[in-house]
Amino acid sequence: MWRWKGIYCGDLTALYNKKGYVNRSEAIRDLVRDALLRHVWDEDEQIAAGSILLFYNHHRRNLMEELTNIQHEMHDQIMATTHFHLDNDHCLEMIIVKGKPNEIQRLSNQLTSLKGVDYGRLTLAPLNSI
Ligand code: NI
Repeated sequence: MWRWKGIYCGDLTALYNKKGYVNRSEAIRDLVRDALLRHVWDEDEQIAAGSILLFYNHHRRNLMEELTNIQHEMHDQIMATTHFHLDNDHCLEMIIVKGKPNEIQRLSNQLTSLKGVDYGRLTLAPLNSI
């Protein structure tokens, strides 16, 4: 096992296997891209766009109302919302967002931390580098 900048090669291999990368360089490219995005997020004036993906059970008490309330409060950051009824119980919601990364991150945290949301994922890219 070799070490590169404090990361054991074995750890990286486990990571990219788990995430389904075919090779190490592809995994490193994405890790670097994520790190650069994190750096950009700290800049106040940066505007980013992306999506928040949510999976949830719509039978969960008050969940639909809470999701709607949060989205209305943050309407300036939300460009569109698409709702898919996956089966009798489960829903997938795709929320397209644009704004300051820190505010988008806060919105995403609010939504994904609601009781009944099984999975949530924010994907964001800075507008000036697309
Ligand atoms: Ni639904």
